[in-house]
Amino acid sequence: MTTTAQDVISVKLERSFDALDANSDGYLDWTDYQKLGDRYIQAYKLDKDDRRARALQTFCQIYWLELLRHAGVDADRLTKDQFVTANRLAVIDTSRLNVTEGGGHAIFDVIDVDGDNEISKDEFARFLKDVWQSDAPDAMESFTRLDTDGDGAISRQEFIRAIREHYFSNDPEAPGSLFFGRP
Ligand SMILES: [Ca+2]
Ligand SMILES: [Ca+2]
Ligand SMILES: [Ca+2]
Repeated sequence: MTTTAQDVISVKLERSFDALDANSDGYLDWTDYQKLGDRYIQAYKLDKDDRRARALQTFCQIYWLELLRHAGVDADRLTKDQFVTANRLAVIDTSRLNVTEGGGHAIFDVIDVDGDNEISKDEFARFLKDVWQSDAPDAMESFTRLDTDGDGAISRQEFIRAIREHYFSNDPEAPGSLFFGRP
C-alpha cells in the first residue's frame, strides 16, 4: 500500500492524540488541552495573570472549542478518529481561529524568554528540558532542523513554518509536533 500525503498527516495527528491522552482512555477532553497549556505555564513559572500565560490558555480554549465544532459532537470529548478529522478541518478553517499562526505565536512568545524575537540554542535546550524533561543529546538535532537558514537561532518565521508543516506536510518527521504534545 502506498502512503498518501493524507495518511502521513493523519499518522502525525494520531501520535499527537496518544501523547495528549494523559489517562490513555481513548478520549481527549478539555482537561488534556488545559494540561498542554499548563505544561508551558508551569515549566516557565509564569504567573497566571501573565499576558503570555493568558494568551496560551485562551488559544487552548478556542482550539478545543474549534475541534468540538468541527467534530460535530455534542459531547465534551473526542475519540481518536474524531480528533484527526476535526484537526484536519480546524487548521483549514481560519474563520474563528488560525491554529497554526495563533498557536505558533503564543508558544513562541513563551519560549523566547528574553523577547529578542528569536529562539536561541539555550532557550531551545531549556524548552526541551523544562517542558518535556528531555536532555537527550539527539533532541538538539531538532534545533538544527528548525533553524532552516542555519544562522544559529530559530526565527519566528522558521518556527511558524515548522508548525504549518506539522499540519500540512507529508514529512513524517516535521518537527512542529514537538510543540503540540510530543517531545
Ligand atoms: Ca483521556
Ligand atoms: Ca530569544
Ligand atoms: Ca534561523
